Amino acid sequence: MKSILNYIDGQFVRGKREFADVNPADGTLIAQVTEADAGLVDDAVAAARRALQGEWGTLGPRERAARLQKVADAIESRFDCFVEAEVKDTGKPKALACRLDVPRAAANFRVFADAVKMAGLESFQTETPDGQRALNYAVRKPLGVVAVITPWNLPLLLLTWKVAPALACGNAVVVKPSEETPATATLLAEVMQEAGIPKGVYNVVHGFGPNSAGEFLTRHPDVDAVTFTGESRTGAAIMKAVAPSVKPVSFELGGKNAAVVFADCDFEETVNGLSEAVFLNTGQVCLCIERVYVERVIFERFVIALKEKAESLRLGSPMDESTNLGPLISAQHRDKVLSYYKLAREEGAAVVTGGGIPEFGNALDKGFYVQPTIYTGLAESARCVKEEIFGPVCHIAPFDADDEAVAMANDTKYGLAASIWTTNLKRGHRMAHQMNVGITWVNCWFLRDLRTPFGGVGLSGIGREGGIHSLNFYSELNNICVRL
Ligand code: NAD
Ligand code: 6OD
Repeated sequence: MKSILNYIDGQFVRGKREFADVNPADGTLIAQVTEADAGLVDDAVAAARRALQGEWGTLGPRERAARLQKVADAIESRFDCFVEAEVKDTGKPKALACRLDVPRAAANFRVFADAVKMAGLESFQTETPDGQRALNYAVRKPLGVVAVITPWNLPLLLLTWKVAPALACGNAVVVKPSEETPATATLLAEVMQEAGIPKGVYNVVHGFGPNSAGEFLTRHPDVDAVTFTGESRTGAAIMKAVAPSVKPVSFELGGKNAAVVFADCDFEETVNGLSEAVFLNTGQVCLCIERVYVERVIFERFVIALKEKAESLRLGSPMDESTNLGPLISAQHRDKVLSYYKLAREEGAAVVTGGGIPEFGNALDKGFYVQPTIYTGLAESARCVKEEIFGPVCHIAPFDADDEAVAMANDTKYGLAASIWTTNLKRGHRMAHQMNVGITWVNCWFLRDLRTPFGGVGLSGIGREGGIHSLNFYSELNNICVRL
């Protein structure tokens, strides 16, 4: 049986306990993962601290950027290995991992390698009211040891989205990937070695959250900052853990994202776009749309069209090129999604399509699949309209006026993303300005430029990453004031 090990100070290290890495497509065992106990987490943090005092700490942005480009090269040269590992761990369609996850991992390193070389810093020529003159300028220093804690839905994409800028800024990292998807973070360790990233700069500890590697890391007194992507509740627990030492945090959390569809939209483009926005990665993307508001005059037509689209999606083996939808990540997560399917019926939903488990008549019946599902008819106060489900499911409701659509879209404690569909761009801009979220897409969804600010409001997160925003989080800006 394959083992997945921790990676500490340039060495693959076994822990005392193991847990299973399961393929969600058929429930088979992929590997045994070795869990890091508190001692191994200490070792990883200490290795990262030493690395900052060694060669890594002497490199300037240009040399760090050159090494990050080598990391990107090495990811690309092992493209198929990363795809295979990601597909086995997550059950996502191979075509999606080839199109999204692995290219984005390489792009994350390239973009932040370029960004750190290009980034300017503020400077001011100062004249005080009493006639003193000075030059003020800011310099960028690493934060130190950064803990990176990531979820299972886009494991490599989300890990590298944080590791790349952290390293670009000269930090050393200890990463704790999700217990459900440990493989690609570990494969990345081999890539780091090949690319000449010094030992101790990139460390991986495996395990769970509470009373395991996740908590040991966030409570660690020698960790300087925590960057986290995952559930809002976990973000709250981490915030509590870091509060006594007042560490900087960057949180990308959950969402209950809304789309607003106007009668003047390009209908076919909108149905295709929303099919992707609701069902991509089996609905397991924090940006996925779970609430769709449609202008009443096209409501019935839209519901039928999205239903046809959902029913045309092929559920199947992730390795099959024609598969559109893989399984959910785990039996536990499937139980959660199915509990919402049941709750929706109890709350009075009309089931437009789906609502159950597909049958394959083969090994996939042991996998954690659910049907893509569409509901209508729920009250806006229903739990299924308010709570993040994180599955291939949406509720569609009609609206009559722009203001009503804005009010319904914003009636949530989350605030990650919104998507507006209209051919009237003036209206598109106006609606976008009124969305209480971090990111609004108009006539598109999940179209990314890695230089733009990314993050959420409310329960969806704290802070912004992307481009200069990442560089600013992963560095301490020191201001120097020289009297002239
Ligand atoms: P999760 O919060 O359960 O776990 C995320 C990570 O945190 C895992 O590595 C886990 O082991 C660790 N963890 C759990 N409890 C911890 C604790 N007390 N201390 C330290 N670490 C702890 O999230 P998940 O189920 O893996 O991912 C799904 C969730 O992530 C959804 O809510 C989704 O919306 C959210 N998400 C958000 C974004 C975003 O960019 N906003 C991106 C992806 C996923
Ligand atoms: O595209 C990104 O940079 C990003 N952080 C996406 C998050 C997706 C959530 O599942």
